[in-house]
Amino acid sequence: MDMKEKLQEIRQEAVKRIQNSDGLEQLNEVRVAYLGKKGQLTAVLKGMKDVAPQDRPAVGQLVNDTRAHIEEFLEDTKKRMEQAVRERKLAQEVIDVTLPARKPETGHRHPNTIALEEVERIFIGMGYEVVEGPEVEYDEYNFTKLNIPQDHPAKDEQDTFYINKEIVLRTQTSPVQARVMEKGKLPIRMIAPGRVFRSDEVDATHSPSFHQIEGLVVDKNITFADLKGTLEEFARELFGPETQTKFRPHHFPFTEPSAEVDVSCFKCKGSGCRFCKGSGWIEILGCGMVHPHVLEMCGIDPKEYTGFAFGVGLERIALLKYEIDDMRLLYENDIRFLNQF
Ligand code: 2NM
Repeated sequence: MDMKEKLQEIRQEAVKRIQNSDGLEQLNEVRVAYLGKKGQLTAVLKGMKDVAPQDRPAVGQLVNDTRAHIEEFLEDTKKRMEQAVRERKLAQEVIDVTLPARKPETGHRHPNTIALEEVERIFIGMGYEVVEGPEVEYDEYNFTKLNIPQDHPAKDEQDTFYINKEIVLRTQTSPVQARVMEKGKLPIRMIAPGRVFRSDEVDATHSPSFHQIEGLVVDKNITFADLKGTLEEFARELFGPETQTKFRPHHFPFTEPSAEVDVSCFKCKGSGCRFCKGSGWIEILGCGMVHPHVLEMCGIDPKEYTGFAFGVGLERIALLKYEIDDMRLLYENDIRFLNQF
């Protein structure tokens, strides 16, 4: 077979194999088989020494043409295959912009927090500051400076968690008020919300850890009338404008005189229902005029300044406002419960 025929045959075979190759890998095998170092065309070039010298330029040209043709065909085929791969990939990765978006799982405030922010809003509106303080307190601030004597039953280990003889988990947030009074910047208009601790068994209305909001006003000429007006307004804002209030005499060591405050039942408007246990009244807070001895122990002259103070249980407000009948629900973090607020 002469060179020309041989090259013709190589070229036809190569074209056929390129056309039949399935994928880029097989295509590369064809390239190696014809154009590679040990490929068929290279072998032909090596055989040039047997060609008559006068024929060599023509045969050389023919080899180059064949090589160029195969290369071009390989390159075209490669491009087509790559394009096909790209198109297949694009088709697979198509994004359906009409699909509905996944909704983000947003949480919301705990009923305690909703109630707290409501109470804060009311007092901030009356010009009060919100102040926080330590949950682990000195006995000195939690009891002594608040006129709670050594032998007071609240100090019993049955009621209070002691860290040691001088340090307790605060049983109220009034130590925060004692600290503010001690700083000596007057007048004072503040509320102190926060977690408090008492050694109580868990039941529908008790927990060893709960929250209080205590308020304090100290200024010249503060009277029981200011206390009454403030707390009546607070009750109306919290439970509605028709809310009635009732101040019942009570005793607290840190205030004198002291009172407990009932509000008319916001459910039955005072006629008596399951909610107010038939009485028409619901107890919501304790209050009083700050005891002169407390002012004195906190560095304030009781002849120049007077003040009133009050304390509300946050959980009690949340239970009432949202008609929850068991305090434990507030701590269990059951999503089915929490989602209702
Ligand atoms: C209450 C009831 C009455 C109270 C007293 C004070 C302070 F620090 F001024 F002495 N803070 N909060 C107080 C008074 C708290 O809770 C039922």
